[in-house]
Amino acid sequence: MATKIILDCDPGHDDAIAMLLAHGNPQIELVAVTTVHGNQTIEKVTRNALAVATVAGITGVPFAAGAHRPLVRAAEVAESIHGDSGMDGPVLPDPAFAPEDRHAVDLIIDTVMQNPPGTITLVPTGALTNIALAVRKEPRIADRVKEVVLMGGGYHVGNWSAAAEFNIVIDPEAAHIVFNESWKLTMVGLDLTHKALATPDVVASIAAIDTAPARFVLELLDFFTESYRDAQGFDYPPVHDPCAVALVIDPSVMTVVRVPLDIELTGSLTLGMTVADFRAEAPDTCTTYAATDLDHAKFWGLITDALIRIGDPR
Ligand code: PIR
Ligand code: CA
Repeated sequence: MATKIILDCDPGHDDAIAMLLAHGNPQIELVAVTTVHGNQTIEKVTRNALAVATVAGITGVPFAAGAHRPLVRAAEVAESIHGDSGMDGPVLPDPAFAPEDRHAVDLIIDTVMQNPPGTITLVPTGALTNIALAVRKEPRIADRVKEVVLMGGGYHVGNWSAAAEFNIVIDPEAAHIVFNESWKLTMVGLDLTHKALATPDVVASIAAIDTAPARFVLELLDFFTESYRDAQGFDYPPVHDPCAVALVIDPSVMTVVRVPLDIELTGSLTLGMTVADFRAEAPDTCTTYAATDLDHAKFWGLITDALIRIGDPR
């Protein structure tokens, strides 16, 4: 049986690849795609999500736009990495369909409440604003979801400050809500995703697929490689968001440890830091986990396999 996921994202080059992986992998059933402010404005990332769906031939899946800004703080975008559109590089097709009128928060709540308990996995790959709002509006989703597997944070490194990762630090109050809920939560953070590098052999294996969606991914990776080189000094870009989807598909693709996690809300240098307590064995009450190590070949194999299955939908 495939695992039903809601992808809550801010496309975003790597969010786009996460969506393609979720769509192309038979172990995943993509039941909703929701968007959140982050890499760019909500208008831009929603448009990008629909463009990716169009390239990938995703039909019959509800899409809905969510929060346009963080709960407390001013909105911030990652233009230095993702460009003016939020997904610079490829020419984006006109979306083949429109988002729902329903707010993303309501689509998340309705999907979780209308499916049997323990069947929906939330996969957030952007700021946690929608997820925080959803669990505040309908607290019963906390027990009803199967688990939360998110891309964000990191216990040793930051990328938006010395201590913090972008998805967490742009809305730390939302992250605080989500990390302190009773659900099982796995943080696929920078410690893990900085190992998911799009190396030349990876790029070559995607090029060999030679379909429109694979070429789209190559164009995304071209831009992402450049911006990661210029802005962060990386030789090859870390492709963060599909790592969270990959963990849902196949737990053996990474090592995960049980560890208490919390979000710093008051530090002057450490705002938005995901603080992991590695001092002792986690207590029985601990429901948070952190990903530590990646099987690089297995991970990229999942991506190429998904692209091969997607083929040329248009
Ligand atoms: C990636 C992102 C934001 C900033 C940088 N420097 C790089 C986006 C990605 O879409 C991913 O979800 C997360 N935020 C990584 O921090
Ligand atoms: Ca993202």
